Amino acid sequence: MLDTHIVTLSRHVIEQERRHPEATGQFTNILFDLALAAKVIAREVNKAGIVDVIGRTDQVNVHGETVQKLDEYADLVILNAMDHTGNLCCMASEEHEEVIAIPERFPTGDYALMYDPLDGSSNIDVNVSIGTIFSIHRKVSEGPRGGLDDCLQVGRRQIAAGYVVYGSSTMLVYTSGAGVHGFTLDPSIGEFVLSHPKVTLPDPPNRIYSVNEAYAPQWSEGQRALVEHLKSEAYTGRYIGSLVSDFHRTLLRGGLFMYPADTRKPQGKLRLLYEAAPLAFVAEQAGGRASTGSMDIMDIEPTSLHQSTPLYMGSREMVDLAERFLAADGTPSGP
Ligand code: AHM
Ligand code: MG
Repeated sequence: MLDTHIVTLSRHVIEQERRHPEATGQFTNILFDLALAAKVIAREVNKAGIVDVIGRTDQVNVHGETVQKLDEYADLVILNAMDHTGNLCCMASEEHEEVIAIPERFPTGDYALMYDPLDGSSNIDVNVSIGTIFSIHRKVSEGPRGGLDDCLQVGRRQIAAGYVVYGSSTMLVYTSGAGVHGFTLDPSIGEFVLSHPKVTLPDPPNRIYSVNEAYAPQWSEGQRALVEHLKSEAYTGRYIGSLVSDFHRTLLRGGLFMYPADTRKPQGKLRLLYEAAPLAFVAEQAGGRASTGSMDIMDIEPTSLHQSTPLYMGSREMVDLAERFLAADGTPSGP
């Protein structure tokens, strides 16, 4: 029998919205617009091998990295999908130094959107899965057009967050504080359909750790001791080097993802607002945790748009274990 009961992302979000009679619909529309942007980006990512979108541009982003063409493209797709709809007061993107204002000719709304348009882009030309990460906050500033205060909010105040992984299939995974839901793009109908309702980290988790071990010489004693301990406990290792993919596996299989501080990167590499906080919200909603090594990622009060943070996330007991090892060493980690 063919299944005729398909729950699309639109249907799911509308049904969630019905539980909140006070909802204005703006938030629902933001998710619809993000889903559209994701489909457009997925189409281009899938073509990356056959058309000339892989090559690097001359430009360097605010972190000093060479920007690849698909990064720019994904950034523009999201910006153009979101700037005119009247649902947002402002945006911030990993690819832009400053807050992105909504053009004066367009109306504004009650939410601020933070996004990393195409994370892991150094993996594009070797066919490794990459992703988009997003985070939505309610506007807190005075005046209609929003600004830095709307973006620099503690992770606990996120209204929604999630990611899209462009892999063997394209998946959109999000939370709005009522569990984590995963949707797979069915290319034959062009819709995201509910494939992973109420995702929770497996309990007990699989014994997997995920870290770039090439940096071990720069690690703290506590970090080194932690990884040695995991090895002695018969863990297995998995590291793709593409955050959304590493996180997605951690969410579905369980385990511990780490991007620690080290002597070369005392604040780690991953960015709080575009990477750590949104994935922390998803991890918590799936029953897991995310920590700097000494405090919850969700409790960091951001001070700048592009600040980075050490990151430990995944199965709750493994993040707890990491914190114990790091505390025993006494080397501070975190902002
Ligand atoms: P990007 O924002 O420049 O794409 O860099 C972020 C990526 C993440 O996807 C991944 O977790 C990390 O960088 C890997 O870094 P490293 O190569 O140092 O292990
Ligand atoms: Mg990134």
